Amino acid sequence: MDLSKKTALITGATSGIGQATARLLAKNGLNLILCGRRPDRLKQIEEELGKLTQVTSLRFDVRDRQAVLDHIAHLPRGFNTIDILINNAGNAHGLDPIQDGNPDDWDAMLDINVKGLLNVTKAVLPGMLQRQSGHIIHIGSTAGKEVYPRGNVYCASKFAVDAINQGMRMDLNGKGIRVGAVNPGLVETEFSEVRFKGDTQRAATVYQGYTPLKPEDVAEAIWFALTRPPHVNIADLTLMCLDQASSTIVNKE
Ligand code: NDP
Ligand code: 8X3
Repeated sequence: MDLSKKTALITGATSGIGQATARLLAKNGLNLILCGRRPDRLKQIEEELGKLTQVTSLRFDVRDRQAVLDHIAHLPRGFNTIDILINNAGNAHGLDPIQDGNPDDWDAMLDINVKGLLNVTKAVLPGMLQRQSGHIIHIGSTAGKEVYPRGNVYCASKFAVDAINQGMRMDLNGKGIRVGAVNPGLVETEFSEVRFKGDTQRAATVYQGYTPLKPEDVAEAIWFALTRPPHVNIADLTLMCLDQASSTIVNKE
């Protein structure tokens, strides 16, 4: 399927999976709306990908519903028909047993990974409904399929993404909009640095002793879903590195 000149909005495009997806889509000629909070990163990727395609960036926190709605309602000319939404922004905050959990971390995960995804969806869906066409891909996780110890609230947030993915597909059935999820296992990004609040040494240990997925591997899976013929919807796609068998079983040296 030729997606060149289609417009994709990617949340969390300043790093990791979102950034790799932005690069792949730019190479394939899609127009891009790149979202994130860090202005330096947004500027850098907008400049890089602007050499390949039309790019604009939006700086907002997905938790701020009004900001999300305002930014998406006032996109520059040429970007206001959003054909593809990649709901990717999200992170884990902390890895603690529930009895030691920090309620601020719980708020962050539920507000960003669940309500933030809903805020962006709320802003983008009306246009897709009007046109009876569009494609929404949620980035879930193996953590949204199987809980792991101390994953409690992060896993809950990703189980919620799984439920929203299923529910949206039901509610939007017959309206010409494809809805699906891509669920990666362990991917080496800034994810663990965020989870461990900047402790880069602890973050690095998560990916030692085996070969984790790269963000580009996930981008390829997203691209596969995007490029199926129009009558095909990849509803739920899970990918793990060879050394990962489940949320809890990873073959490390
Ligand atoms: P990164 O930390 O590398 O990227 C996270 C992205 O989300 C950044 O671009 C960040 O941008 C954005 N983001 C975070 N919080 C907010 C917020 N409040 N408002 C707007 N944007 C925000 O991690 P990944 O690339 O790994 O994570 C991307 C998605 O993939 C997440 O949903 C994660 O749960 C999921 N995932 C990750 C896996 C992994 O092992 N890495 C495996 C399975 C799923 P900025 O800071 O500029 O706002
Ligand atoms: C990210 C993968 O296993 O670190 O969703 O939770 S994991």
